[in-house]
Amino acid sequence: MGMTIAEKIIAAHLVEGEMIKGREIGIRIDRTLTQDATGTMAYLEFEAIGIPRVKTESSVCYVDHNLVQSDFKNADDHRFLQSIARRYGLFFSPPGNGISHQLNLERFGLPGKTLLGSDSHTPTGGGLGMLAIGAGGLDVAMAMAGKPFYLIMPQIYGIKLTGKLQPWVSARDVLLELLRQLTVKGGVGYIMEYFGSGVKELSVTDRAAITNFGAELGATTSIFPSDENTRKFLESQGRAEGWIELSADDDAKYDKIIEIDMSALEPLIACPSSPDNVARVSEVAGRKVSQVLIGSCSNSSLRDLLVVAKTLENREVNLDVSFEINPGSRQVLENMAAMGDIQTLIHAGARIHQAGCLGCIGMGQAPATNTISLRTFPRNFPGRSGTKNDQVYLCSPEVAVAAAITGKITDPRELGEYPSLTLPKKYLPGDARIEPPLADGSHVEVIRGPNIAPFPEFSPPPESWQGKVLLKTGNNITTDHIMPAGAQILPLRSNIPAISKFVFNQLDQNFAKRAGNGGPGMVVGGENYGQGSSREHAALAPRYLGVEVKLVKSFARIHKANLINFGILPLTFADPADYDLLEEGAEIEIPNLRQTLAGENTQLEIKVNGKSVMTDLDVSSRHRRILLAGGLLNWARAK
Ligand code: MIC
Ligand code: SF4
Repeated sequence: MGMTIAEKIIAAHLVEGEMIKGREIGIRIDRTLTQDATGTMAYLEFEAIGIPRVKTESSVCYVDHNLVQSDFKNADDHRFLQSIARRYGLFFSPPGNGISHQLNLERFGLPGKTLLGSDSHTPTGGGLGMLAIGAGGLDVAMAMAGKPFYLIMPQIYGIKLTGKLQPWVSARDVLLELLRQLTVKGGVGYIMEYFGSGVKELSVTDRAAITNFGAELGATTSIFPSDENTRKFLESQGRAEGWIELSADDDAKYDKIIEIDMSALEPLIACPSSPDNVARVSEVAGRKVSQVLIGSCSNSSLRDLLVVAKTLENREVNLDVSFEINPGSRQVLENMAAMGDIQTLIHAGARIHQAGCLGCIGMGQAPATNTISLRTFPRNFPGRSGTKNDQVYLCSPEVAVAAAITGKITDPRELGEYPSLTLPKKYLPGDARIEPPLADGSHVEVIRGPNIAPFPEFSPPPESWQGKVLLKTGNNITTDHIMPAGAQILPLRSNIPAISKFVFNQLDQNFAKRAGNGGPGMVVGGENYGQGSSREHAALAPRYLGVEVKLVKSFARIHKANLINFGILPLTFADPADYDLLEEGAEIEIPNLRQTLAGENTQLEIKVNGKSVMTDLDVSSRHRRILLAGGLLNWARAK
């Protein structure tokens, strides 16, 4: 039988298991990426594994998140990461170079390769035909140590693109339409694979805008074919020699198919405070806007900034709008400067920042109270911007620039003729500061600042577990709820005791105190628990506070893997109606926990205030061994 692109790449990298959907498989990872906010912990874990040099084809350590240096912490972390890269044979991309996902497209990514990244938007690489997957730092550390990456063999969601985008409608609208139809949990358990006559109408950076934002569907990853457009893009980057053609076989079978006629799309926008709260721009037009932010790892390529600059020629930014540009990379910035378009942006009133994540993860750029902020970013989870009760909308660069000009949400088609865009045949590479790996780094000393705390130790679970419900949450809880980010908290990523004080801060200011004093505990949740980021801190920090069990209606993929990695038992309700039986403070008992983990039973009876409730334990036999050891590091060390 014919194969899809994703299946072909998996088959070529399969090292354990069989490609049967729903079963666990292990695949070889060619390449890895880390960013600083998850990277510090990932490298502490890598050091704990005890390998002298990374065993991948290439591994890149980027600094793009924690760029605000309000004290020594972030700067210390940057030095730590640079010394780690030199010591263990990695590429290093310093602050200001840009966001990992954009740089991967420009300088590293290649079709047909597997890439594992400690960031949920790693699937951006799917725009180049890579199988690029986001994971927790420990999984990435294991991949750097040459170990397979384990995942449940996903189903394949075929997305048939037809037609052609109309003027002022762009790649972002394709994914907004998918989010509108499928929601933030519509992709859970799937790889989203694009095919059809519309694919050739999209450039690599358009495709990457789609695969990047595809993370918000909850999908394992998203992937496009590698075709003539891919070859041309790699050629413009001076890297054509790595190109291969990749497409699905004619008789490939998709588990589900959805068709998007791109000609019929109109400008769309995600309203506060979820990426799937999608409306037509025309439906919300007229709302006053105070901030417009263009950039992040979505929609920050040269094309995206060029359309903004060209639209602003002979126009000015509205005086009531703070209009800010966060370029995706130094390359984008350098090429814009060489083409003269930075001048247009500056003249029109833009605030131009260094390339990096910045306000997307609440590192500055918080909007004013009760005002609307329009962003081309991938996420608008509540409070993520740094402002309480924020009103963040997500849209394309076209919709964003239209609002910057008029000061209100505006259908960009009202601006008249669409500007013509000419992209360079050869980009200026902008990569002078990327440090290649040293041939031998064994003499390099790893530099640790005082904020880098040792990795906490966790003990294996008891024969029978007893604890309390520490918190009950609702549906679609994000990792931003569990372990918030932002300028105050993000610098603590390499210090688990310090960062754990902020766990669930947004939902319950007293959580950390209560959990820390209360002995072992359980957190209860609804559907799609743990969606969003790959941050393992959302497992590690609660575990440090004594959260040892989570019982929810359903989990998001990466978060569930992170829970297992740190020895937190991930249970789901056998009957979702039992959710109502669990209240905060309830006494929980899990009799014969170790015995159940050691066996094959997929159901686990727990006692809630003495009353029995049935739960599902949907884990592989490898997961059971990890849970019995109290986490992946304990297990790997014991092996
Ligand atoms: C995000 O967009 O939420 C982040 C910040 O990039 C995270 C990683 C992190 O929390 O450090 C992600 O997407 O995985
Ligand atoms: Fe950075 Fe935002 Fe992209 Fe996360 S989503 S990698 S914070 S730009």
